[in-house]
Formats: sequence, C-alpha cells, structure tokens
Amino acid sequence: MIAARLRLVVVASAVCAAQLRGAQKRERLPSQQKSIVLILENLGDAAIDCEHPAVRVGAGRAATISAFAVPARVACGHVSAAVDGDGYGAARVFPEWVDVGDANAVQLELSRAAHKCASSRDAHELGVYDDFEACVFELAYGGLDREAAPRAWRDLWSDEHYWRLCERRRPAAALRTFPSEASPGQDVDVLREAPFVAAARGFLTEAECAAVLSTTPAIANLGRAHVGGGAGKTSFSDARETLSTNLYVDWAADDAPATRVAAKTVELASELLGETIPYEAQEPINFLFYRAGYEYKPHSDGAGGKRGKRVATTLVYCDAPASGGSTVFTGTSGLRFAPKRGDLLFFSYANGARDTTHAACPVAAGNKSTLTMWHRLGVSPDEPWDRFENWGRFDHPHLHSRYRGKPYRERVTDAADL
Ligand SMILES: O=C(O)CCC(=O)C(=O)O
Repeated sequence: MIAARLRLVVVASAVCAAQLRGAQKRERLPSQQKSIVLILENLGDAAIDCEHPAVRVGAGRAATISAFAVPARVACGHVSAAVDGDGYGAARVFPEWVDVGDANAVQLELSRAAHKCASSRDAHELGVYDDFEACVFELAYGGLDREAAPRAWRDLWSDEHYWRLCERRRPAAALRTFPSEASPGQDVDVLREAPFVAAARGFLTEAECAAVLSTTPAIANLGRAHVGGGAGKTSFSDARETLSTNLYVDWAADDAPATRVAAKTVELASELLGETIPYEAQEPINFLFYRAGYEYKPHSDGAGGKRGKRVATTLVYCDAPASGGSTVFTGTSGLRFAPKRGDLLFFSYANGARDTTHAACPVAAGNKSTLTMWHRLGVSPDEPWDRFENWGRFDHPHLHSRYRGKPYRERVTDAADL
C-alpha cells in the first residue's frame, strides 16, 4: 500500500531554494555534486540517515523534492548509489539497495500517478483532492512537495491537457479509407482532412525495416539527436531526447534497401500530397530511436509555401512502443496516433504550419523507432535541399545521385516485390 510506505522528506523552502540557485550561479559546484532536483523516497520500514543532504528519513514522512545542489552519490544508511541524469532524479531507498532513476523515471512516475487520478474509480477510492494536479502530487512517490512538484509536472509533462492527449486520448479513428495507387495492396486511413493527416498501416514489413536498419550504425553509437541551429551551425535540442542517425540514400543504387524504402515512401507521399515529390536531393532519412522515457516535445517540421522547403513529413515506425510513445498533434482539435510496427504516418503542411505542431509522447514501455522523411518539392540533384536552408553542412555522400530506374510504382507488380 502506497500510504503505508515510509517516505523521506528533504525540506527546502522556496526562499532557501532560490538562494541556493543564486549561489550556484556564482560558484562552481564541487564535482561530487549535481544541480538537479532529487526526490528521495524511503521504502524501508525503519528510519534511515542520508548524507548530502544530511537528513534523517523518518517513518510516515512525505517525499519531497529538493531543488538545490545534490550529491552525485546518494548514501542512506549503509546503502548508496550514483545519482543519474540531469534536471530531475529520484532515489528509492530500500533497506539493502538504492534504486536511482533519472528525469525520465520521474516523468513516468508522475504519469502513473496521473493515470490513477484520472480513473474515477481509483480517485473515488483514493479520496478527494483539490484538483487533478494535487492528486498527482499526492500519489507520485507517495507524496511530493507541493511547492516543487508543480515545477516538475510543468517541466516534464507541460500540463494536464498534454498528458491527457498523450496518455488518455482515444487514438484517432479513420474518417475514410481508400486503396493506394502508389502502393498497390495498401489501404490509407485518413485521420484528418485539413491539415491532412493519414496513416498506412503495415506499410513496411519487418524484413524491409530490418534491411534498412542493418545499414545504420549500432544503436549504442548513435549520437543525441540534433536539429538545425540556423546560421550554419548544428545544435543539440533539449526538446528531443532520442538516439538519432541519418541514412543517406544513394539513388544510383536503385536496389539498395534504403533506396527501395525511400522510393516506396516518396511515391506514397506524392500520392497523398497530390504533387510529385522528386526522389532525389532530399534530406537524408532521419532514424530516431526512443527508449522508455524518451520523447520529442511539440514542434513543427516546416511551413510549406516556398519552393525547396519542406511540405510534408512521413514517419515509418520500425519499432512500436509497448506503451506510450504516440505521435500527437497538439493543435486545437488534438489528434493521437498510436503506431504499430511497420505503420506509416503522413502529414502535410504545404499550406502552412497551422495545426501541424506535433510531438512524440514519452515512451512508457518498450522501444520505438522512426524513419522520418521530410519531403520537398522543386529540389533536384542540381539544386539539392540544402540550397534552400542555412543549417550548416550535412555531409551527404549521395546528395547529387540520380535515380535511373523506373518509378517505384511501375516497378511494383505486387506488394511482395520488395
Ligand atoms: O517520433 C515521432 O513520433 C515524431 C517524430 C517527429 O516529430 C519528427 O521526426 O519530426
């Protein structure tokens, strides 16, 4: 029973926390300290002493977030563990070990609590709270500090609306379905008419995904995802927590797995856009890999309009998460797409970015991966995509390669051709 667990409190008043944050600006933290918000939770049945911050963890105390420099190693009683991650961390102290989680673990714990609160049956059983967030803070880790918890909720989930969109919204149903001409045997589900969003379920087989992914470096070697930083530099993005690598399509190698998959994807995207997207001279395919807790916060991919700019995106999900990790559109009406393995999602912003802000919700369990393609009109091997942006150099070895084969849709005699 949650209520019966023992909790540790590290009490830090807002004033005290603000002073400490100020102090951190002036002084460098000793290397054995981290500037994160740490939640300490005592799951043993006796009080324990924790060092740094020196605190005695008594029975029946509520867990509290401490918003100041915390040790890089938490030691409570005779157990200790390294504190992981940035921003937020949680140490669950058991009598014989400490289970340390990073910001993702805190985010998922907040979500677990929110699910309990959202269920009216549980809420009824668990009692009446001032409001939804108060309920979440009461149930997460058995009770979070009422001053610091709203900040954690805001930082990690934005707000209740976003959490509900990711976690509670019914996945979008097809408004209509039609057979694709570009991909014979493939049905397309239209999920929204304007701006247009559509899904092609089971677009790639496991074998097609495996063939493409065999060309990527080992997941362990993937760098943190980067986004265009403007002014000729590349920057890392806090908004995107994924592993990422680029796949450079060589259009001259028309039988290579990545070329075939790219051609198949571009053909479908052309059909759905109603305009012929050139195969060549596009950006590389961006492969994103998400582990539990990874996400991509709300963003837009482009605004269409001018020649050479992005007009549409396709995402092919080669791994689908067991739970969480939906792709959501956060605009006024909101839309949630819960991918299954091999599905493709298409959305257009040819007529502007309005209502195409989207996000990858945090993966709650399992892994997720996408092959993302951003489609542009008016590019060619002589005028490739990077002529139209100032995002710095991407060393695309095949940027000027040309496709000499038949268009993909003419090559396909049946769905088993790949
Ligand atoms: O992984 C997702 O669900 C969304 C990915 C995305 O938004 C992007 O690659 O631009």
